[in-house]
Amino acid sequence: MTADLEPLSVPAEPYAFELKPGRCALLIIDMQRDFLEAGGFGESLGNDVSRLRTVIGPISHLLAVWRARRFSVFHTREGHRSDLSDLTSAKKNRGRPTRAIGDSGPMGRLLVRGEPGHAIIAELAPREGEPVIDKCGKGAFWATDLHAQLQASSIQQLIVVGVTTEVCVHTTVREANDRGYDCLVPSDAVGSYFPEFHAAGLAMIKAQGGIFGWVSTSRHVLEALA
Ligand code: TIU
Repeated sequence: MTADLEPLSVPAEPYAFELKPGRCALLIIDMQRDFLEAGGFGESLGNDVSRLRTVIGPISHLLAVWRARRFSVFHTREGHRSDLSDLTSAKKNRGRPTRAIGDSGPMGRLLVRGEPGHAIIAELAPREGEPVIDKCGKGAFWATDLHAQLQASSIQQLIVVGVTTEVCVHTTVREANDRGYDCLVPSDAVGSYFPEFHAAGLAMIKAQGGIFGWVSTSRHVLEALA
């Protein structure tokens, strides 16, 4: 990895993001079949999962550049142990779903590690050497060693992409912010089942002088790196 190169200015809101090459990881949140494909956990919550597919292209482009530059890439997956010992009853019962976490569906048991639905979609499959953080909550820092792994790689900044904007992405950005990371969220590389929550989630990140971080687009990030 290349560290301490000159910062690159990425046009962003509320003001330009000074991207530090080699200190900035791409953190890809929960791009799993369970959230993006029919028959998975996202659909069991009553959502139109087709809405999330727009993020695949922008994330693929960012990922290709991060890999080509040998910058750090981290993937996360939301899911539970097969014995569900890490699943709280609050999470299992929320929404009174007809099919709950751990129940069987067309892609195996919903949101259970190792099941087909738990896998990251083929387009964004992790490569050997790219850490995959398994998390049982919405935030990627809670009950994981993500912070320790980022510290070990001297990462100070995160480009956070994936799904969903107002749930796992937002929770992770908030957790990262409190741990001292500068986060940039490309608006086209995060997606939600709810357009209004997507817009509000991004607005909240950049409000108050960037209370949680910066919002930009994948194109602006790619152009800064070109
Ligand atoms: N339901 C919803 O919008 N999201 C989640 O349950 N998990 C993630 O955001 N990954």
